[in-house]
Formats: sequence, C-alpha cells, structure tokens
Amino acid sequence: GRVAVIGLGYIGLPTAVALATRGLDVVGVDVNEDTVKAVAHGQVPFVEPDLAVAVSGAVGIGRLTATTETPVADAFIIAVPTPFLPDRTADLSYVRAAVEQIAPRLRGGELVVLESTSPPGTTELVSRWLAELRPDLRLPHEGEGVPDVHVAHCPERVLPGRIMIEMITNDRVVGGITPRCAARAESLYRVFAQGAILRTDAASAEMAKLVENAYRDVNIAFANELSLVSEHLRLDVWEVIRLANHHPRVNILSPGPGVGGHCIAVDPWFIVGAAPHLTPLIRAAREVNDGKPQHVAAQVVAKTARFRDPTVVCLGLAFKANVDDLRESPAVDVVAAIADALPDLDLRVVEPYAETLPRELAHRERVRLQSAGEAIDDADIVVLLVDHDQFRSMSRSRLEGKVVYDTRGVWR
Ligand code: SAJ
Repeated sequence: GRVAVIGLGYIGLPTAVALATRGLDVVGVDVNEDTVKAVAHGQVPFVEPDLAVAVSGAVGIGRLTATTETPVADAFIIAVPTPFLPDRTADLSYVRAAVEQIAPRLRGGELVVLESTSPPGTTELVSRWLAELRPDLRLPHEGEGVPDVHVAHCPERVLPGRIMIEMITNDRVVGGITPRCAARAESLYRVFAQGAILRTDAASAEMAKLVENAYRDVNIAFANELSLVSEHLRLDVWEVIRLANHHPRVNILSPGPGVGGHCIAVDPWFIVGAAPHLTPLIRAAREVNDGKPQHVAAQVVAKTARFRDPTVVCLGLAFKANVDDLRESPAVDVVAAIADALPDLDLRVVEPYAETLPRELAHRERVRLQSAGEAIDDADIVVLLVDHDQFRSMSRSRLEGKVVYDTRGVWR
C-alpha cells in the first residue's frame, strides 16, 4: 500500500523513512518547496544522526518520494506542527490544512493518523472535519458501526538526537476513535515498530503524550528550583543532587538555563488549557522553567560589574546538547536578555552547530558568532549554556583566570 506522510519535519521525515525502508511506497508531503526538493534528492534539511543516510537510501531505491501535493493513498499520517498561540491554546491551523488536503483524496477504506501532539479531543475534531468535508463518507464515531475511513492518534515519543533508534525501539501508543481504528493504526506501525504497541482510545492517547512531557517538565522545574535555592544558599546544586540521587527512590533531573524545544515547553499548556482550575502544579513548573533564562542573564549581568569593559563569551545556543536546533532555545533567550540589559557589552557567542546568529540576535551589533578558539582567549566571563560534547571536552586550562558560570554543571 501507499502511505502519505504530511509534514517532513523532525517526526514526519524519519517516520516516512522507517516505512519506506520496510518496503512501503511512501510519499512525503510538505508545503515548503525547499524541503520537498531536498528530500526528493535524498537530502535532509536538518541535522539528526543517521537520518541523512536513511533518506538517501530510501529515495535511492525508489520507495520514498516527496511532493507538495497530497496524493491518493491507503494511509495518511499527519505530522505537522501544533505550536501554541499567544493565549497558550494550540494552533491547529496546520492540522486543519492537512485535513483539507486529505479530504478530497479519500475514496473509502483509508486510515488517517494524527501524529502531531495535540490537545485532548483533536483526533475527534479531525474526524469531524473530515465528515464535514466529505458528507458522502462515513467517518468514525465512538460506538457506531464500521466507518468508511478510520481515524486514530499515534503520538510520537522520539528524542531529538536519538530519533532513528527510538523511532524503531520505543513502545507506541495508538488511540483509535473506535477500537477498529486503533487496530488499523497498529498494523501500520507494526511495519517498523519493534516495541510494544499499546492500543487505546484517541483521547487517552492524546492525554498520555501530553502527560509524558508534562512529567518531564515538572521534574526539570524541580531541579531548576533547587538550583535557585542552592545558589541563594551558596551551595553547589550538582553536589546536592548527586548526593540525593544515591537514595534508592530519588532521581532528580539536571538543572539548566531553562527548558526549550517544541514539546516539553508547549505540551503542558495543553493540559492546563483543558483544566485551568485543576493544574496549579503543571502551570507553576512551566513558570519556573520559563523564568530560568532571565535569572541566568541577571546573574551574568551582575558578574560584569566587577570589570571595566568586559568580554562575555556564551557557549551554546541550541535548545539542548548536540543538536543544531536553535528554535525555542533558552540559551538564545539568555544571550538576548544579556544584550538587552547591556547593549554595549562585547558579547561573543560560540555555537558549533550554527553558521549564522538566529533572528533574535542577528540585528545586535555587539553580539558576534565566533569559534571557541577565537572567543575564549579574550573572555573575562565564560557562560556555559549548552552541554555540547565539544564544550564538555574542552581543556579546563583555557578557562583559568576567567569568571565561569556553568549553567549545566559539566565543568564542576
Ligand atoms: N533539560 C534540562 N534538564 C534535564 C533534561 C532536559 O534542563 O535534566 C532541558 C534540555 O536542555 C532541553 C529541554 O529540557 O532544553 C528538553 O530536552 P529533552 O531532551 O528533555 O526533550 P526533547 O524536547 O528533546 O524531547 C522530548 C522527549 N520527551 C520526554 O522525554 C518525556 C521526547 O521523548 C519526546 O518525543 C519529545 O519531547 C516530543 O517530541 O514530544
């Protein structure tokens, strides 16, 4: 059968490759023509270990093609972004656009899977949208007979940086609008998934995905709050956590400059949005993590007071270690906040995964992107924001005599 994967980003493209590698005929669909061109030539528009070789292989054997037009297919996987709007509700416009592309292609018998992380009820909404757009077809509703088109939610849980491994080995949750929808989705994911496939209803699958990321967010917030308290008490938070984690039932995560990425900093809001009066903890965790970049920036600004004309070097802009993704990155927020507070400061940034400064920093005259070699020797203050391997393994002797602010605890 043929599978159309709508959205060739961090999730869609690896999913398309996984299916194509198992012998399915996969068409990748994206609105971005550059992305489509790249994939059609076997290239990958972003950095993810082992993905490039898999894409060029799948394209090479003719199993994976790419286009801007949604084709007729037996299964459709929607893997488009679901960012949040300024009021922190989900922006479902990309999902809606995908549904509008799929609807005219349906002939009956297809499976439509929503993979995008979505607020509770979105899969049901997708089914309702399809029903409105195609009144000639029977769409699934709980407890009703066999529909013409099956609809399910199969959230992804892969970790950027380990996507190609986790795509295959992670357990998967497949939630159907009806049990039959879940069964259909299971047989599609069975093609490549080696982990357990857990069948459930669509809303439980939606909620499980959100809960996973909220769990991590709350736990990181706990670590970040400990870092604030420890700093206040002049304690080394890493030492405190190391000791506490020797308890058999304690496993505290790592504090850092904040929480970035497109999932953990977003998904908890979808839970808050679904029950605002019942979620003070999840909301507080979000606020603790969102407040961290400002705190780090304020600490750095305070440290500059002891110099006449200091040079500050910030190491890392990516949202986490060893990825090239600078979007939604607390490190970028830290650098921007330092530059806002001290516009005349000589501020150098080192990011081995970037060739240019991101939009938030590019217009600032005193902020420059440099190599570690160029930047560090001149530095008075070195701020470690991302624990890239390159920074971890840096010789400590290069930091001698400098004020060091290590937000990741890698040099302790
Ligand atoms: N972070 C910390 N301290 C930690 C762990 C992480 O400050 O101890 C920070 C990171 O630096 C980063 C952010 O949190 O800024 C998120 O990084 P991450 O590695 O925890 O997660 P993501 O966003 O790359 O991927 C998450 C994963 N979810 C969970 O681990 C529960 C992944 O499995 C999901 O598939 C992904 O979100 C997603 O797409 O939802």
